[in-house]
Amino acid sequence: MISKTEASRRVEELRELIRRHDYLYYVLDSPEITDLEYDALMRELAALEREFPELASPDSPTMRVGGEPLAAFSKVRHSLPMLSLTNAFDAEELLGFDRRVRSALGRERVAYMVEPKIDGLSVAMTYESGVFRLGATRGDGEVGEDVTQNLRTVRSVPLVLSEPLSLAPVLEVRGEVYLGKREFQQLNEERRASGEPLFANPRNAAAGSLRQLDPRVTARRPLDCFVYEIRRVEGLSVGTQAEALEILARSGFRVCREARLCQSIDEVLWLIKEWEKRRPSLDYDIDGLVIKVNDLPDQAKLGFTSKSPRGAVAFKFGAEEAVTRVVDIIVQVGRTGAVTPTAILEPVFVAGSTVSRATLHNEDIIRAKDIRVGDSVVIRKAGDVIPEIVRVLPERRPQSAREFRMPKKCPECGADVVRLPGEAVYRCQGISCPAQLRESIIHFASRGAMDIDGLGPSRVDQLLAAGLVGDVADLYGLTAGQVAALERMGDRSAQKLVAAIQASKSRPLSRLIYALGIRHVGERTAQDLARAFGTMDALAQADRDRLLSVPEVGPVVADSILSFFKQEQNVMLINKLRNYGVGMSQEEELPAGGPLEGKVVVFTGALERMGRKQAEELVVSMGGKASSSVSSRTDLVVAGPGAGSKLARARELGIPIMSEQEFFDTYVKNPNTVQ
Ligand code: 1X8
Repeated sequence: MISKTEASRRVEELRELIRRHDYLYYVLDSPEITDLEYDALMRELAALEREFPELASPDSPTMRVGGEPLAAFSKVRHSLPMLSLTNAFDAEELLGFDRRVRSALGRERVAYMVEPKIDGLSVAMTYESGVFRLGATRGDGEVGEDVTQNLRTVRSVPLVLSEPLSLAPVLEVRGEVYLGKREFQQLNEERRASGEPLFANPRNAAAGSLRQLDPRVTARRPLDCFVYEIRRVEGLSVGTQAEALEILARSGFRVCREARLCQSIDEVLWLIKEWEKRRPSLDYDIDGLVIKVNDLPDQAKLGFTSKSPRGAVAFKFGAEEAVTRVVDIIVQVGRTGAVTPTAILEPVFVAGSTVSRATLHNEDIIRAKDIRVGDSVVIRKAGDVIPEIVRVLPERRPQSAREFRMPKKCPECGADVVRLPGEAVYRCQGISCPAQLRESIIHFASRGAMDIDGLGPSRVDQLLAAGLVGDVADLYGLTAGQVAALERMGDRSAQKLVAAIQASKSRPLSRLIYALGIRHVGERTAQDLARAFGTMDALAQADRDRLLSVPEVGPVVADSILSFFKQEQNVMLINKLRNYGVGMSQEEELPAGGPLEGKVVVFTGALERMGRKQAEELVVSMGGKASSSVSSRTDLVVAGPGAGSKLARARELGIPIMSEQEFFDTYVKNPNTVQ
C-alpha cells in the first residue's frame, strides 16, 4: 500500500510523462518509447486513479477513452463568431485579393502565410490557465455544439498546455478536426466487414465521429486535429501568424508543419503550383490553401465583411485528378435496359475516397478517348460525383492493351443487346431481364397501361423481394394468401389487389401493347397498332413493310417492334399472359373475375403441390368459390390420392373431376409461382 501523498505525487508524475509521450507521438510524430512501455505507464496511472478516486481529474490522459454518453449536445454561443473564408478559384481572383489588401493597408508589398486548407470540421477550443475547458463545433458560426467530451478523446488535442500558452488565464484557439486518408480507408473497411454503412469521404467520417453522443465511440476513431489560429489570448501579445503557429506548437498543439511564409503574392502563386503537385501524396485531404496576411495587427486593421475576414482568403483547388490503370471494362444493365460500359480500375484514392470504377457512358466515348483495357488513365472526381476518365496516357500503353467490344448478349439475361437508331446507348431487349424487371412491372401496372390499382413501386419491390414474381405474367398467378403474407398488407387489401390484377385481364389490346413497354411505343402508337392489327398475334407477325404502313409508325418504331418480337423470351411472355387469360384482341372482353368466374370448386383427397388453403385462395383469385361439400351446385371437383365419398358423390352427380395436375395445367399454367 502506498500513502495518498505518495500516490498523488506518482499520479502527477505519470500524467506529466504520458503527456510528454503523447506530444512526442501524436504531435511531433517522433515517439521515444515503445507502445508497450507507454501502455505500462497508462495502466499504472489508471490503477492509481481507481485506488484513489479523489485523484481523478478530467485532464488526466486516462480520460481519453471517453466518458458517459450524452442525451444531446448542449449549444455554445461563440464568444467571437467563427467566420468562413472568401474563396478564390484562380490566379486572377487571388491577385484581386492582394490588390485590395495592399490598397487598404497603403502598402507596396504584403507578406502572406500559406497553409493547407484541411477538409475536416472546424472547432473552437478554450483553455483556462493551460487546462482544456470547452470545445465547440462551428455550427452556424454564431452557435455551435459543445463537443468537449469528444475532443478530449482526440490524442493530438492537449488536455494540459505547456508554456507559454499555459500562462494565459484564457486562451481560445481554432483548429480543424479530421481523419487521415489511411485511417479513413481502414475505418470504412471495418464498417464494410461489420455491415455498417460506409462514409462517403474523410470529412463526413470526421464529422460523424466528432458529433457522436457516446464519447467512447469517438475515442475509437483515429481523429486528429491541427490548430492554426489563436482567436483570443490574455496576457500575451502575438505579432504575426508565423509567430502564432510557433507559439501554438511550443505549447503542445499539433500545428501543420507545411505552413510557409511568402513575401509577395507572386511567391504565393508559385507555391500553389507546388501544392497542387503534392496534394495526392499528403496523408490527409486538403481542398485548397488558406492565404493569410501574416501581420496580425494588419489583419485586425483589415477587419471583416459581414461574413468573412478581409485579411485571409481560401484558394480552392480544382477537381482532383489521379492516375490509375484500367483493369477491365465490364457492362452494367440499368433499370431501363441501358447497357453501360464501366471501367474497373486499380483502386486509387482521389478527392476523399477510394475509386475503383468509372462510368464510360457509351461506346462512342470509349472510341473517342481510345480507352483500352490495360491503359493508364487520368481520372477526375469533382466533389461527390461519379469519377470519370479524363484521358489515356498513350505513352504508358502496354502491348497487351485490349480494345473494348460491346457484348452482343445481355450479361444479365442473355437477350440481344441492340443499339437503336438515334440512340447513343445500347439496350438489352429482354423484357424479363432482372435489371429491368422492376421498372417493367411498375410500367405494366401503371394508369395508362393495365391500370392495376394498388400495385405501385413499393408493392412491386415487396413482390420482387419475396420472389413471388419473375415477370409481369406471374402477377396473374398471385394468390390472396401470398400477397397477405407481405408486410403492411392485410387480408382485405390482399384480396383487393388480387382482384385488381385479375380485373386487368380484360383491358383492351391497346393498353396491353403499351403495357409491354416496347421502346418508342407510347399510348398513342399502341392505340394505332391495336386498331391496325386487331390482335397481338397479328402484330407479332407483321413484317417491316406492314408496320410501316400504319399511320404514325416510322422506321424507328417499326424496328423497335420487330426487335421486341424477335426475342424469344418476349414471345414466351406473351403466351404466358395469354394462358393466364389476359385478353389479346381489341374486342375481346373477358368476364371481370377470371377463368373460374362464378364456379364452385371442391378439393378432396391429398394435395401434393400446395396446401388446401392456398388452393382455395387460388380459386377465389380466379373468380371462383371454394366449397367443402359436393352438391348439384358444384362445378368442379379436384381429387387427389385418398379421395373417398366426395369423389364418389361427384361421379354420381356427373360433375367434372380433375387431378391436381390437370387443375394446374388448366388454370395455373405457371406452377413455379405457387409454392
Ligand atoms: C478553415 C481552415 C483554415 C485552415 C486550415 N484548414 C481549414 N479548413 C488554416 O488556416 N490553416 S482557416 C479556416 C477558416 O477560417 N474558415
